[in-house]
Amino acid sequence: MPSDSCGQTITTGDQWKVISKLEDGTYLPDTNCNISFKTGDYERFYIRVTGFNIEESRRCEGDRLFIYNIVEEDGQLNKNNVVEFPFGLCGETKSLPNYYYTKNDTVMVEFITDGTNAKQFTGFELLLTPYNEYKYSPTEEGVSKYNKLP
Ligand SMILES: [Ca+2]
Repeated sequence: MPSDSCGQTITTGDQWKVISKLEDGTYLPDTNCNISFKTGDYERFYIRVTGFNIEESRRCEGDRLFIYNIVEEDGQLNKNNVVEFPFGLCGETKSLPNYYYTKNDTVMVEFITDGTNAKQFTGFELLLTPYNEYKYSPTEEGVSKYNKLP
């Protein structure tokens, strides 16, 4: 992000790294980009936040990152927050747990920035790893096989 992938749903690949960085190490001002990732049925995502430095503002109204579980309900696609911050994520990594789980096989990463204080923050880096909830168990090091989830 940003890339040609904005607005797309990506279904191929084993693991995805989602980064906000431009070549200069900062992120784009005035952007609104979302990318969805869909893995196989009966799989979920284990999400690790491997970098996080987004401009902090009250209610994250300046720059913000959302991580959504996409859930179909009554024929509608709803975006449910994976991370329980209704206004999105901003600020520093240390204020966050650094990993999350989705509830199903589709995740959307949405990054919205404004035009103020541009080029001062390094942005975010996420690693999205699908796992089979019956065969795999996420650990700090990654995904270890053959452990049943609790
Ligand atoms: Ca900003």
